[in-house]
Amino acid sequence: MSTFEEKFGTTPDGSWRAPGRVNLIGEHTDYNDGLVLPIALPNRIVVTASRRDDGRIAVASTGHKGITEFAIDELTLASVGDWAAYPAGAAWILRESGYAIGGANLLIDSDLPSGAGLSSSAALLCATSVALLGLHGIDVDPAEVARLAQRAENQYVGAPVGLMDQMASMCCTAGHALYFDIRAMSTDQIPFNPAADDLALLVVDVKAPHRHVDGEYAARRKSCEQAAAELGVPALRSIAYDDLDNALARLHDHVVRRRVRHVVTEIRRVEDAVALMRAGRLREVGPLFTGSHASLRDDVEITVPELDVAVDTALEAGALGARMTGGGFGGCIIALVAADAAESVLAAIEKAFAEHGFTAPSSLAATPSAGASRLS
Ligand code: GAF
Repeated sequence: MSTFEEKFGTTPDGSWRAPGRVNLIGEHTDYNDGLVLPIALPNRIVVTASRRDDGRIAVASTGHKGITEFAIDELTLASVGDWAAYPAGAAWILRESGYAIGGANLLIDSDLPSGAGLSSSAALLCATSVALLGLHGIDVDPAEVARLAQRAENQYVGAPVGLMDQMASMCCTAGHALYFDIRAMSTDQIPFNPAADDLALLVVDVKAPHRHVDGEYAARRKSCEQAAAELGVPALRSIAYDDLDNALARLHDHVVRRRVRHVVTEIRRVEDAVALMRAGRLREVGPLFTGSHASLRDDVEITVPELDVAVDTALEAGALGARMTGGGFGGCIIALVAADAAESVLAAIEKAFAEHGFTAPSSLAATPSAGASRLS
């Protein structure tokens, strides 16, 4: 008997997947109307589902005991807590937005490490959304599903995240990075195949414990919004790179000034990285990664010793560039390396971690993969 039948006593009607992501460059820019460049990972969340006709949703996970059950019509903000708040939030926003989803049994399975900064929250929201919509025969544009998933995370779960992770999970395509302009809501698929240039992208989970992540993320966002208000612009995207010094001179708080400098220079780094990739000069993107890391460390102040040691060690071991990726305070680094140096760079990071007494890191395959889809 399958796990689904054991949990729910019935057979599934289908299953849907949504992947996690790593962002190549463009960090803490999405909530400033900026630019981002994520790839989707092969690691994903799968939701296997069957329809119910009683208007209730039952959620189980292969990783947790028990079943959480609620009536869709009775869902109110914060009525479901813990990890089940994510599938509940997805159902809540779909109903709030007028989509006629009905009852469902949902079994969640994941090979995406949670807490590793690979966007397992967005993947769970997106996978649940596409499962609920698909189960009830409702066709919704992927970018709209991403926006709904973001609203669920903002309003139901209470995390003030931007739109990058949901868009990566919904809109990435295999073999490409997703160049996403948040202000324009436009996307472009940028071919990304490091192996073609004898390169490799390492993704290393530094296994650092997350520390005060939610409050720190919200504080970064608030500083940026405060700066935009002081400068009289709708979002920091409006500050042109060539006008940065002028904008900085108008801000009095030195912390806010540093946050602004990061956002404006990081948006420029994304533009430069995309131009280099389009010109077939991926190797030269390395220094932009390293510049991004320095900016996140010094101006945004969201790195931790494990991230800095991993990046510094990768560079000392010959990486062309390296940076933390994701929200910060733990998670993963990425490093662009010559393909034949991948193993020695990884070995150097492992050795450095042992010497520092850090938990041993682990690495993932960074194959650029497709966004959410129906599996069966
Ligand atoms: C987290 C958030 F969810 C994203 O929206 C983004 O802001 C990212 O941190 C930083 O770039 O993953």
